[in-house]
Order: sequence, then structure tokens, then C-alpha cells
Amino acid sequence: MKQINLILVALLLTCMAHANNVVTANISIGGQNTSSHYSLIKYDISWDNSWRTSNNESNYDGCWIFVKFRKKNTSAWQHATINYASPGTAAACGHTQPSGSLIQTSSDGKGVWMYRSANGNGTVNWMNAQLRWNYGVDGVADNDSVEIKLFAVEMVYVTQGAFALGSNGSEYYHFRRADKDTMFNVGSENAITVGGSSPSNLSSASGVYLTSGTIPATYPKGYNAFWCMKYEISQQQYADFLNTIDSATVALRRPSGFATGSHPAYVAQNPTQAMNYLGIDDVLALLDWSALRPMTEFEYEKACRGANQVPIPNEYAWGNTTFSGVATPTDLGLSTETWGSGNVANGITTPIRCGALATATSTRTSSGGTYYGIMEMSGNVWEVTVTAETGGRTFINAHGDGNLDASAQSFNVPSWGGANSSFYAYRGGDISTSYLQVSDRLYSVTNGSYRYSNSGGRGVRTAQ
Ligand SMILES: [Ca+2]
Ligand SMILES: [Ca+2]
Repeated sequence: MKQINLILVALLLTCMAHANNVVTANISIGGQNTSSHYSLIKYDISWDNSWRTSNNESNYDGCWIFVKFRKKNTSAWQHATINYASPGTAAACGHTQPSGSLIQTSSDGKGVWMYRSANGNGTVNWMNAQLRWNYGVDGVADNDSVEIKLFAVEMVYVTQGAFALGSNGSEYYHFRRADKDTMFNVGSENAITVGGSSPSNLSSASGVYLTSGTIPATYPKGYNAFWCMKYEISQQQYADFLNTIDSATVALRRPSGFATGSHPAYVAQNPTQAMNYLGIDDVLALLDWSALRPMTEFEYEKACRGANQVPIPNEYAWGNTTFSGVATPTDLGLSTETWGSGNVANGITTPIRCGALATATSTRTSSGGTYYGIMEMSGNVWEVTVTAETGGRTFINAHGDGNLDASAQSFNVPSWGGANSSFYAYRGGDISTSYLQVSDRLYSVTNGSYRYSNSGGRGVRTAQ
């Protein structure tokens, strides 16, 4: 029986003691089955400040895990197909989940979620997990030599449930009911009529940025459950991305001056700092490559506000209207970044470290976390969302497939539109203290391949 000859590239996303970030280790491959053409990818994984609760928000965090591979002596990394068999459990799919963990495979085989199997909080450290990789369907022969990279992205489970768009506040162009200026309840994924005067129709303050028509059922409303990245895209994640795509695409996707070294060995200057200077098409390329998707404006408000919550007018992502204090952090952007007090920065010019305000004892207000525990949704760098305005209404619930368009050097999910076609909105504000409110829609239509000093983003994936 022939064996795959394995040359391992164990990719450590970070190993910073102060970071909340995930660490993967001891990545290996074995258990080859030459009849069904699969192997088992083995790994350890740990991260801090993990939780699962059945109180209130009834949710948990976890990681989205995916694998890239390339044949020896080739340069192109490809997305690995993980075995999926309904209903996607480890047992059904032939994976091994360590005690205390659950592994759920996405039905498209692009990756798995790994999360706590029981309530608890603190650090998780799981060893000897295994994923079944169907290398045969990826065009790898039984005797090919391959390298693999395993990626893990921290995410938060946002539960299914009704929620409010708008807060009864005075935010720019906020969502409201068509008949009066009050919050609009989203109670399903059904199509929504925009305009008119029915209480069941949607409108926006000033009416400027919400054209009459229909937001179809295919536009994700945020009612259904989804996973949202816990943090904004970090410099390390973006460097990993650049180091795993072809050099021609890197030339288009690398913000000027980002990272030291050269392709495919770029080193992020501040690995745990939120990535800025990203154009919308940069964010979309990373999300396509990660088999994630952008969130909609609706999902943004749901992820901040929570299901079945009565909003506080003009609330921030942390659920009230007060800053816990304006402060200047120490070691801004570094892995050692700390804050003496306060959840809003004063006079800083670069983004903070991802999750810098979250500690073992932080509250929602002091950490700036959303109802579900998602960080920096108000402030730091702007969030890329699919606008509810006409340009974004053709967006459907489609995830990236892990591969970019090599000739266009860009994302290529058809329903994602284009970064320059009034398809996207910026939400959540930046390192200033303006436009941080959950329902602020000042930039509800934007054309954006431009790289601003305060533009970044994150992705989501529909739960199943
Ligand atoms: Ca943000
Ligand atoms: Ca693609």
C-alpha cells in the first residue's frame, strides 16, 4: 500500500501570552485509506476566554477550522475538502473530537466548527483532534507528497431569534418602522417591504438611504443563527492569507508597507493588532479564501444587540450609551497592550490589539463586547457589511469556496457583487468616538476598494 509522504507545515497563528488568540500545534497527518482516498489530519488547539452558557444569551464561542494543501514542488495552495456526512457530527464524518469538545462539519466540506460540548468558561486546550480529509476528491493521488496548513479563526455563535433593527434613537439614517420612527422587529427570514406606511414595512430615518422596494428572503436577515468572527481581522491573519496565495494576487492584495519580509514569508509588524488599510475587496478576498462570507447590515445589528432584547436608544455595541471612560492604552497595538480603565480610546492613531479590553474579569461595558461576546463591533476599525439599500439586495446566503479568481486576483462569489458597486456599507465607527452606535448608518452605501487608515472587517458563516 502506498503512503502519502508528508512534509508538514505546522502553522502557528499566534503564541502570544497576552492574546486571546487561538494556537494550533502538533499538526500531523496519517491514517491514510487508499480505498476511499482519505487521510486524517491531527492537531491540538487551545484558546483563552472561551465559554458556553445556557443563561441569557445561551451561546458559545468556537473556532472555524479549515485546511489548505499543496503538492510538493508546486506553489499553489488549494482548499482541502473535509468529509461531510449528514448531520455533520464528528461520528458521522469520521473525525475525532477530544473530550469536552464538539466538531461540526459544514455541509459544503469547507471546514469545521469546534466548540465546547458543555457549559464552562476559561481556556480550552484540546489535544489529538482529527479531521478526515478527502484528498482524492481534491485531485491528490495516493502517492503524492503534500504539505498542509491548518487555520483556526475564533468565532462566536449568534443564536436564532427575533431582534430589533434601530433603537428608537437618533442615529444617522437608522432603520425604523415605515409608519412611525420606532424600532423595527425582525421576526423571520421572510422578505421585507421597504417604504409605504404599513407598520410591518421598513424605512429609515430621513428616508435617504433606504429606497422603496423589497428586501428578498434570500438576503440574510439575522433571524437565523450564524457564526461571527470574535475579533476583527488581525495583522497575523492577513499575513497568513498573503503567504498562502499566489504572488501575483499578493501584489494586488497587500496594502503598501504592510508586513516585513517577502512573499511567501511576510511577517506582520504587530500580529495581534486589528488589520487596517483594508479595502472592501481585500476583506472579501480573505473571506472567500476562508470559506466565510460578509455579514449583512441586519446581521450586524443582531450580533451587537442580541435576540429578544429591548434596545436602549443610541446604544453602543456594549448595550448602553455610556463610555466607561476615555483612556490611552499602554503598548498600543502590541501583544502587551493593556488598558488601565475605559473602553474608548483617546487620541490614538492606529487600531488596538484584537480583544485588548477583554479580560477574565471584564464586564460587557468595560470590554466593549456585544450581547454575544463579540469584540470591537463599536469602534476600532469599520465593519464591512452588505447594505440593505438596493445595491445589496441581490446578495444571497453564499459562502466563499476557499479559492480566488486567479486572473482577477480577487474574490469570485457571484452574489457578493463588487466592492465598487454600492453593494456594501461601513458600520460601527472607528478609533474616534463618532458613529459608534449600533444603528448608525451614516455610511450605509459606500464604494470601497480604497484603503483607509481605519477600514478593516470580519466575516460570518451561516450556522447549520
Ligand atoms: Ca469595529
Ligand atoms: Ca471563490
